[in-house]
Amino acid sequence: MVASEQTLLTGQELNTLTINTIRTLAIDGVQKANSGHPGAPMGLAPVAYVLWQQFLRYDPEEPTWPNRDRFVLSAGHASMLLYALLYLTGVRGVSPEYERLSEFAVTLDDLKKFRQLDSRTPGHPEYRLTAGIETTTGPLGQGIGNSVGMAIAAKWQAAHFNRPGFDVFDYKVYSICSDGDLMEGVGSEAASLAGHLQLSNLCWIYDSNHVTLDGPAAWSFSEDVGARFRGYGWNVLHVTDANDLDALGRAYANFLATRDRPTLVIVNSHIGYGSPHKQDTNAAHGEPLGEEEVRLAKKFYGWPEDAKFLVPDGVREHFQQGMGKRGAGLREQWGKLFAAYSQQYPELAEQIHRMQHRELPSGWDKNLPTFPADPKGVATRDSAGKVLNAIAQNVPWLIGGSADLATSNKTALKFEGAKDFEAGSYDGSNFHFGIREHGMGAALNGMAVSKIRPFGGTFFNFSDYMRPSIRLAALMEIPVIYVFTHDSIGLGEDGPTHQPIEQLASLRAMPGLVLLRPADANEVVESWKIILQLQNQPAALVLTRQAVPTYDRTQYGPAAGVKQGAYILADPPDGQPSVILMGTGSEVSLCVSAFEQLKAEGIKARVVSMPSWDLFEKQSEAYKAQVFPPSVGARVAVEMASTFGWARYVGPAGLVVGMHRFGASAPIKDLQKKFGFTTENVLAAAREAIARAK
Ligand SMILES: Cc1ncc(C[n+]2csc(CCOP(=O)(O)OP(=O)(O)O)c2C)c(N)n1
Ligand SMILES: [Mg+2]
Repeated sequence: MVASEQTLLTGQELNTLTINTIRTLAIDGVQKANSGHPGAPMGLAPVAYVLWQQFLRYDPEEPTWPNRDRFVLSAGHASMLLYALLYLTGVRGVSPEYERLSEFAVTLDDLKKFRQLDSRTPGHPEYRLTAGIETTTGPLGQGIGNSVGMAIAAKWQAAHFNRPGFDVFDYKVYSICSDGDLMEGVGSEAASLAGHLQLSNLCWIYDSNHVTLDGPAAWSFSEDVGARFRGYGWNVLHVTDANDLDALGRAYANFLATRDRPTLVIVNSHIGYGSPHKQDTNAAHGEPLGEEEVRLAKKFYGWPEDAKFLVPDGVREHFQQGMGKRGAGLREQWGKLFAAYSQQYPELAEQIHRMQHRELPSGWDKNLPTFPADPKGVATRDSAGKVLNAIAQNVPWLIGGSADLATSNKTALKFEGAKDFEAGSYDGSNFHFGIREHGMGAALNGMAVSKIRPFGGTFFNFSDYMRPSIRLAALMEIPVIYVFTHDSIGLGEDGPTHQPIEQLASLRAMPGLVLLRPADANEVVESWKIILQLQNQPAALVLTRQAVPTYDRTQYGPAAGVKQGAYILADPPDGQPSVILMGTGSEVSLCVSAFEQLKAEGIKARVVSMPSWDLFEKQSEAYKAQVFPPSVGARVAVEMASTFGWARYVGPAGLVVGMHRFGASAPIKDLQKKFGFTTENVLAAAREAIARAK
């Protein structure tokens, strides 16, 4: 039953035809690419079909509609499922700025270019690359983690913006996940957080197909998932046959009627053909079916065996009549609602507009503190907390929290009116992510793609626990803010388990992430200003536990130099320096004290404060040469971290005062002495560098 017979099809037959179109497109896409996973899309086609066609509130003509329901394919390896849906439903294309509607997000031609260079159909769905992809998925567990952040965002946006009679935000978040998603730790953290927060707008659909890549899921996965999620406080539903469209519909309706908890729909499915009576072997192993099996599969579906990328007449129209019509109506209705809302609440409407475009409100930087010179100074975590509290009063959607270290990270918003974000009370801006760094990282990404400006804090050392999510923020080009305190052995007594060593080097190696390690309170102010203005990059603000001096900027270079990533903080009164001392964060003070000593001895030194390698690398060659003149070979870098990477700046004659091992548990003074972070040692290094450069 294809093509010409379309007009005679019953509703049931049209359902089957559409589902099999999704399946065969996935088969053909994977076969042509000779790479990918056909099995999961084949098994999941009915599950996604019922959701999109009957429930998803989504207008394919306007994939940026702020109140659209979100669909996250956490099992990103099933990407052909999503691409087929985007094609068949006719989702429009969007510019990288998410604005202009162009042609289609995915064309039939794109499906034929699955996994090819420069196609819009990469191996796993990528945010920004393809319209309709709400977040990048593939690393299992991240997508469901993001979905929690999206549900958080929806709850906050509703609580903050909605007014009586004006439900401007009431979207739902759906995510299809696989065994792998639920085995990954980040998925568990996310589920626990979602249950705690009672995110009733969140629905996960678990494809329980009893198989993973290596073989039966039972080889490695035997827990009672339903019991686990009930324990988390979720509404748990079962659909025993993925092909039972009515049962799927009832489950989704049950989710919509559940107002106090997130919902998990456990769907028993069969990978591959999608039938318990017909199991192919290859599909379970994430490989193309092979020409022979492709034919058998098509025969099984009643498909012309030789047809490739066949889209029978009526299938796209069918989606248009269902999801398309419903979505267009809802979006139109919303447009009217929003127009009336804008009349009545122009300020809130303006906020929504800016938030949606990742713009800042006017006056976002008013009342920022400035810090007077102070030799004793203040810890950068403390000054950062003050600046954050000033900015958050001006930017309502700058919200976030910490993984149970708010008191240490100084991330708590303490101004009048700042409330906690809690179950049932979603207008708060203070989040308690709990001791779930990875879950927090994934949630922050979900919040950011929902246009919230999120921040999350933990000890710098534990950035490792959330690194996969940071990496995805960088890949997705979304402006998540990380507040990492206790940034070196300078944290002292907690010892080597808590002292970061290689984290600076490893995060500096991550493309796209802007890392800033300010040296004093006024560099902190500048850092926050830079971070707030980022639209397409995540930023890590790396801060001390211990006090650092606040420099007298009438005597030293202005803190505005942070913008260039590295700048001259102190220089000899005239002529070229004979040695350059460079450092970041707390170690800049060692460079400055060595500089003063050298000055007293008549040796011309320069101090370069280098809060951000990333920003410095973006400067012109002329500026770089001005800060680090090639003629000055005597250079010393000082950083209480792995020396990895500093050779780039100190050059062949230079020296690095850094860490070559893990730290130790002791008071900071003893650690500084033991590991050579003293003025004397920096002076000795400076003299050696001068001698070497000669
Ligand atoms: C973090 C992570 N580890 C490993 C992989 C590689 N991988 C892709 S799919 C898959 C498992 C497939 O099993 P399941 O999650 O049950 O999905 P199904 O094959 O049933 O669709 C693995 C291990 C991955 N994508 N992400
Ligand atoms: Mg599986």
